[in-house]
Amino acid sequence: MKRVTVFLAIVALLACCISAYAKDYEISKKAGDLSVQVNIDKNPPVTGINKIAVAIKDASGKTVKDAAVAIDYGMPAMPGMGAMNYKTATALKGESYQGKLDFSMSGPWFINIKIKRDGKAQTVKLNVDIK
Ligand SMILES: [Cu+2]
Repeated sequence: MKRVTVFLAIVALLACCISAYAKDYEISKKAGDLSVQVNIDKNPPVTGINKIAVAIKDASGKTVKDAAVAIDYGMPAMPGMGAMNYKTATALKGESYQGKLDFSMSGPWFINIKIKRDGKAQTVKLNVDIK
């Protein structure tokens, strides 16, 4: 009976650890009067394909669905490697703008999220360390 309890405790502990790992990489930033929440489905983000979701709320807390959101991302030049720059589009799905980022190597990358709305352009800048 005691063994079962210990076993269940270990299972509970493992489940807890796994869910902590599975949690999205999440960052919230302000862009003018917009609140921008960025989620990446890998935490930490890794080399290869990572899905990104950008949720935008206006000053009144309402979800913004009429923006055009594009993402520039890349890595500055480093010894033996020229600067890398990529662009990707996003599409509104449900409550967020979703796209894919393809990181070709580990290390420090920048992600610039460009939001166009009502003739205004704003950029949210992030730095991520790709594992
Ligand atoms: Cu590099």
